Amino acid sequence: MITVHGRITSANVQPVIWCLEELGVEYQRLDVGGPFGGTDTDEFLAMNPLGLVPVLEDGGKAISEVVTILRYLMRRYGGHPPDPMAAAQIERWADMSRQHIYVPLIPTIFWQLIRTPADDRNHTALRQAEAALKIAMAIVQGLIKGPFIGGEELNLADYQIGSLLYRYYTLDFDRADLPSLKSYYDALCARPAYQTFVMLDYSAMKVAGA
Ligand SMILES: N[C@@H](CCC(=O)N[C@@H](CS)C(=O)NCC(=O)O)C(=O)O
Repeated sequence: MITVHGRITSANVQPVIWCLEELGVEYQRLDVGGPFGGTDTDEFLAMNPLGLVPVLEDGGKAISEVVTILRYLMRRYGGHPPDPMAAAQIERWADMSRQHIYVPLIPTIFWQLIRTPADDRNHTALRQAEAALKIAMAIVQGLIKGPFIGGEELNLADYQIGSLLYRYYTLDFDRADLPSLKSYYDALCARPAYQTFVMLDYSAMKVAGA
């Protein structure tokens, strides 16, 4: 059986669990990282020398890096296109989102608003992240052709980008007005697995003064 190591409060663990749930693949998840610790043991570091979650174990082998894990799951269980060019048309957006959506959103805006006391906020970094997200999210909106990013079925890009939209829409910052992106997010919010494993209240992660 698949084992996922990683606390569900992690924005990098959530897309993996959401994907497993949508695919109906059997798995177990172990609470690792953050307040649970466990990322500095020899056993964990043998699976991911960076000491970061998520790590997915399957068939006695371990994988780290969320997009690599999602790619593996979609290839093995999710109907990822076998044609390399068709696959690349999806993968490019999941890969793009790590630099152009995840970085401004999670280590910058989420970190500044939730994990940093208000007096210590870096407002220049916040404004730069807002500007970067306006560009990247307008691109994502342009990709939504059917119900999902580029198609009729949830794919790798949906799991990576879609999972970030909960924090994108619930954090208090200046967003572009993108009606089709909002409709796409609203449709994700109606999915039970998205509700249970992505739409998770993060207010307990707020530091004093944030
Ligand atoms: N590049 C990695 C990033 C993973 C990452 O930053 N994980 C964070 C959680 S969101 C982590 O493990 N932080 C330490 C911890 O939770 O203890 C990936 O794609 O999976």
